Parts: sequence; structure tokens; C-alpha cells
Amino acid sequence: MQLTVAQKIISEHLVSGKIISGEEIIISIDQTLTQDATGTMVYLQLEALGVNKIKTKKSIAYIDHNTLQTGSENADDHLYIQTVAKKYGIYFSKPGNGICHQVHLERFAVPGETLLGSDSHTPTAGGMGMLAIGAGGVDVAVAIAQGEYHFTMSKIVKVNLTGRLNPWVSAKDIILELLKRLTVKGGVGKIFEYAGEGVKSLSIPQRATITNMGAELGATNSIFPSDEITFEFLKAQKREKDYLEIQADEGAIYDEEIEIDLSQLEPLVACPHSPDKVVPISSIKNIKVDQVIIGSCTNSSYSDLVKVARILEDKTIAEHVSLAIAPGSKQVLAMLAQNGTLASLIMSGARILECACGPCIGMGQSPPTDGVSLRTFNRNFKGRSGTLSAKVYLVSPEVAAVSAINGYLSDPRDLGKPPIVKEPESFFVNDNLIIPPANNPDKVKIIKGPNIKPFPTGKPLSSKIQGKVLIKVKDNITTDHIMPSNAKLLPYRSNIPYLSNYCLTPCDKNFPKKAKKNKGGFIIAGINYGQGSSREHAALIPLYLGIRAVLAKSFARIHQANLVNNGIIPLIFKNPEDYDNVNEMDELLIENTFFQVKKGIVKIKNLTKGKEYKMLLNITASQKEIIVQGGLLNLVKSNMF
Ligand code: MIC
Ligand code: SF4
Repeated sequence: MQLTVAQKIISEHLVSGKIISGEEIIISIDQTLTQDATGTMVYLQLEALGVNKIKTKKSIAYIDHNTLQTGSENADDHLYIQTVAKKYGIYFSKPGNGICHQVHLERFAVPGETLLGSDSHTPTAGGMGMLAIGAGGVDVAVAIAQGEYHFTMSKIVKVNLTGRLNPWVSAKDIILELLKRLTVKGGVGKIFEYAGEGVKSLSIPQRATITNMGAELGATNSIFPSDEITFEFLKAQKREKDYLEIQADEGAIYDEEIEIDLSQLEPLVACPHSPDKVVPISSIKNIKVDQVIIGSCTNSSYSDLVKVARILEDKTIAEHVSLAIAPGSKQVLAMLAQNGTLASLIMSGARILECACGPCIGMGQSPPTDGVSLRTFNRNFKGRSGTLSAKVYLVSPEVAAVSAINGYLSDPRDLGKPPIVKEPESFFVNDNLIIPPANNPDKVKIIKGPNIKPFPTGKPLSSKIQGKVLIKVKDNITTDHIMPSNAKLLPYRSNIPYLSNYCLTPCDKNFPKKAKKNKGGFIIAGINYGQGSSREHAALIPLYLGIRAVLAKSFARIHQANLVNNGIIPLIFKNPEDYDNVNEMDELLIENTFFQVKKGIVKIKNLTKGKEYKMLLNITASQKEIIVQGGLLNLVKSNMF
């Protein structure tokens, strides 16, 4: 049978199930990655599982999100992760080594292998032909412990790339084009597999920009074939032994097909406040810009920054612009420093930031009130920058650099010939900030500072659930709404009781109070509830506040899994009009829960309105079992998983 790239990797790793879209499958996981903002929970959960040997080939714990260390909280988290990693057989990438996805691509991603990461942009490694999936923390903890991951097989979409990019048009514009066509919910339940002649003209960092932002489509993952370009990249990283060619078979069957003619694309911009509000730059240029930031796991590679340096060379940024650049990794920064490129960036007026997520997750560099910020990042949700009134536009590094000089959103094509930047034949390799696991794990003491508090676990399903509707929200609510993450809150990722005071506050500042007063209840939501990050806190904290079910028109993939894994029932309105008939403070009742959950159709009585709603529980049989047990950890601990 002719197979696609994704099907080949899945069949090599299939533990059980059929590779048919909609079927529950189990695959073996070769590698895992965590970052510090989700990592503390993953390792607390791993400890709770009581295993003493990890089952993956390689697991890596990165520190990249929360590196400001404005108080002891961050450093305590780092120390906990460093010591727990050393004990459990996990590699530890120290703060300063770079953003997890960039470092992973450079040093660890292997074509043909599987990767599960507690970060939604884990599919970045798909640029190298790796089946890389983002998931919630407990799924990653279980993958580390058991070497397996359960998920619903997605549809496979072939993205056929023809033609070549025109000068000044970049990989960012390819993925922005897809976002324009498909929107932030267009990829839910889908794997995007890139194919066609156009693939050959894209370098590995360019492919990784595209697979990275597949997360913004809501996709399960995105993947490129592994070819001679992959080989050259691995060779330049002194990792040619990791190379494996993987191409889709001629005649392989895809569920859907999309065609993009690269030669027809122009520079694009995602306008505030969603990555899918995409317009051609020609339609909005000349907006005055206050701030430009270049970096994040999407566009912070060596070649991206060399391109930027060539544009900025011998120029000075506009008087009213603040330009910040965060290189993706120590490798990138060291190479820029070694060959003098860094000097061009500094001389132009750029402020060089640490190799970390930084401003992408609101850790500093918040724009001024009502400010316009151009960023090469992947998300521009309202308030994510730390300034609620700011307008954040997502652009390519080329657009960012040219606009920083001009002081307004500029079309780089007006500049004439673009700089031609090739991938280096050899990268500077020095893994001295990657700490290997201990040879004598028994001697390693795990250090838990006072900020590391116990996490809540779900209770087994009860036969009846009754409570009030605590909040009713609209479509496309992000995990940034459910559990905001800014410079003030990120240090408390290991402290659920503290964070619970901020749950859903961007939608209703009284939500935490209401939830506590009513001892929990229900959340009502529109389409694509929980889009965005993989942060499990968006489920753990509602669990802590007593939420037992969310009633929505539809859910984002990772968030739905996180709800289930924490024993919260994700229910979908069978008749979407019922959403309009339920109001805040209505009293709802679910009876006969065991029977209804098993059946997958749940009737909810609205006691206030005297109405009944039919809800769908579109989850797999094992997920239903997780709900019955009150969460994945309970199920795994009972040895039933
Ligand atoms: C993000 O980009 O939103 C994050 C911060 O990287 C999250 C993870 C987190 O919230 O810790 C993600 O993308 O999963
Ligand atoms: Fe970090 Fe931003 Fe990438 Fe998330 S999207 S991993 S915060 S750089």
C-alpha cells in the first residue's frame, strides 16, 4: 500500500489501532520535550506515577519560557526541573541554551522518529520529517513513563507546494496564507503534510517556520518529507548519522488536498488580535510602528537573523522604534557573534535579548499603551504582549527589519534586491549547556522550593452532577483567556492555588470568586474553545475551582484532551442553537452520568429554564474511562491504562 510520510512514521510506531481517521490509536514515543512553564507539572505528575525508569529513547527538559527571575520562583522551578531531570534520566537544557523548539531542531530532532512535547509548537520538528505532536503535561508525563501516546488518528491534508517564492517573500508568508484560507480552527483533527516541487526550495529552518505555525491552524501536527536538504542540515549540525530519507509514496492517498503556488504569494501580515486575520502587506502598509521584535520559536534561526542583519547593516532604526532581537539559541547567538553579524544588529540600535521566549509570552518588552508592535512570532492574541490596548501584527523577519528602519509597516519589495542568505555548511556545535542525566540517580536529591505546591487531582465520576453556569463565553476563546500567562503570573506555574485567582479573568474578572462561592459549576463556550497553547493549567485550574464540565460548540484538540485528562467532561451542543438558550447562573443537572458518558450522548437539564439539552461527548473509549476515573493519573495509577 502506498503511504504518506505521516502514515509511514505512524505505522512504524503503531502499538495498537488502525490508521484510519477518527480511530483511536496508540503510538510509541521516541522522544519527549518539556519547557519550564509546563515542565514542573509534567515532572510532579511523573513523580506521582511512581516510575523509576523512563521509557523513551531520549527526553529533554528545556528552560526557556520564564528566565527573567524577578523573584526566587523561576529559579526554584529551574532547580526542581534540573534535579528531577538528572534523577529520572532526562537531558536538561539550561537557561541560555535557547528556545526548546529551535534547540530541538538543531540538536535532537530525528527524521522518522516520534516526539511528544508539552508545548503546542512541538510540531516545529516536523520540518525535519519527525512526527512531532504537542500535548498536555500529563500526556507527556505518561509518555515518559510508558513510552506511548493515545490519540485519535487525524485526517491527512496534502499541501502541494508548486513554484518558488519571489524575492522578499518568505516561509512565514506560506503559513500565513494557509491561516488566511483555513482560519485558526481549520486544522483541528488534521495533519498537514507538505509535498510537491516547492518543498525542494525550502531550507530546514523555513520548513520549521511553517510546521511551527501549523499549531495556529489547530492542527495535530505538520510534517515535511526528509530529503537531501534534511541531510545537508543534519550534516552541518554534525548529526548526519541521524538522517533517514522519508518520502511519500507515489499514489499515496490523502484525505484532502490544498495547492499553494509559491510564486503567487506576497508578503502577508496577521493583524490584531488573531493569527488568521491575514491581509497582504500592500493593503495596510504605512501604519506607524512603535516596536519591532524579532525572535520566538517561529523565526529566530541563524539564517533569519543573518537576513535581518544584512537589511539593518549600516542603518539606524527609526527614532520612535524600539527594536528587540531574541536569537533562538546559543548556537545562533554564538555564530552571529563569531562572524561579526551581531555587530550589525547592535550598531543599528537593536536591543539584544536572551535566547528565550521572552516577549512572545509577555515576559518583558510590553508595548506602550495603544502601541503598534510588529513581531515575527506566531500568536498575537489580545493582551498576550502584556499591554491590553496594544496592537500586535505578525510578520516575516524581512518585513520586521525593513519596518524598523522606516518606522512604519513597510513592504520590503520597495527596497530592490533582497539579501541572499544560504544555510551554513557547518554550524558551530557546542552542547555544553545540555546536562546529561546522572550515572548514579539514587544519589541525586530532588530540590523543591516553596513555590512548588501540590497539584489538584480529579475525583472519580459521581452519578449526578449539579451546579450553576458560572460563565458564558464566545467563540475562539484561547488558553491565554482561560489561564493568562504574563510576566506577573508565569512565575506561579507551580502554584495552582495562586493562579486560580486569575482564571478566565480576561472574560470576567469575578469568575474565580463566583466559582469559589458556588463550589464549582459549568462553563459555557462557543466554537474552538481552548485554542492556542498546550498549557494544562487551563484545565488544572478549572478543576481546582470545581468545574466538572464545559459545554461548548466545539473544542481545540489539546485543550479537549487536557480537560479529559483532568476529569472535566468536554460536552458539545448537538444543536448549536441551545447555546443561545442557556444563561449565566442557570442551574444545570446531569443524571445517570455513568450510562450517559459511556453512550457518548449526555442530556443536561436546565432546572432554571425547564429545558433539556442534548450534548455530544466526542471522545474515545479510553478517554471515557479516564472521565470515569477522574483523570488520567488516577487511571494510570490503577494500572488500567
Ligand atoms: C505559548 O506559546 O502559548 C506557550 C507559552 O509556549 C504555551 C505553553 C505554555 O503555556 O506553557 C504553548 O504554546 O503550549
Ligand atoms: Fe516560546 Fe513563544 Fe514559542 Fe511559545 S510560541 S514556545 S512562548 S517562543
